[in-house]
Amino acid sequence: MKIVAAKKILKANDQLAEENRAKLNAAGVFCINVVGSPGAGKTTLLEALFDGLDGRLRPAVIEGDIAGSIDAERIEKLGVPVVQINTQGACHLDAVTIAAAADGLDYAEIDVLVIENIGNLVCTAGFDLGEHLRMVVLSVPEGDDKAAKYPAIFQGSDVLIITKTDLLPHTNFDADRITADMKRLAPRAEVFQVAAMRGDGVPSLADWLVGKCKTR
Ligand SMILES: Nc1nc2c(ncn2[C@@H]2O[C@H](COP(=O)(O)OP(=O)(O)O)[C@@H](O)[C@H]2O)c(=O)[nH]1
Ligand SMILES: [Mg+2]
Repeated sequence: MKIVAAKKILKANDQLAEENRAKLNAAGVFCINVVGSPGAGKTTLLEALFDGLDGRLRPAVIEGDIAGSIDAERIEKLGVPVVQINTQGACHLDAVTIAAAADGLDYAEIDVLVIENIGNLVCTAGFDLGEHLRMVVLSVPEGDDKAAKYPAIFQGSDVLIITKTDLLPHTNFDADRITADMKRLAPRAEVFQVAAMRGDGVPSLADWLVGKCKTR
């Protein structure tokens, strides 16, 4: 019985995710669901990426956190519209929550909506939010075995960002290993290497995002 209930919840989520996507499509807004562990560097990546866009796109952010508004405050400082969601314990965002959060945004003023999901490599894998693309962020200190150990989240992602590459000289992280695992799990996914804090790799990522938004 519990399995049936879980399937119903996922089906309802998928239906609402399609509605979210339809609204985004109607408004011409490209949407990215950013997933990764707590502390992987997701918010830092967004800060660097928005800077790298150099006004070419109008971003907005939905910030998912268990509690608090630390990340939303960081995004707000950039002058980017942001809505903070507090899940109060839930380990992932879902399509219902995104539909509610989107009410706080004016799609007419947005080209790209970035959803920073709850930091988690497991729960976030099962929930479509209505995005066009899922981006998984993995930082060098987390280790190069994470795609092999948490395949679902990598399998369902369209792009992998290996971040904190400034730390490569201090670890045994093998970028070729994680890239090979990603190619096996998600053959069409693109892979970028970024050191968001010092800016390495950010211009290519920003150009890629502009291209994605223009050609969709
Ligand atoms: N060395 C290094 N540290 C980083 C980089 N990006 C983020 N960090 C640090 O990693 C920690 C977590 O970053 P944050 O962006 O808040 O991660 P989030 O929880 O995934 O959003 C912070 O202390 C950041 O300063 C990077 O490119 N290099
Ligand atoms: Mg964050």
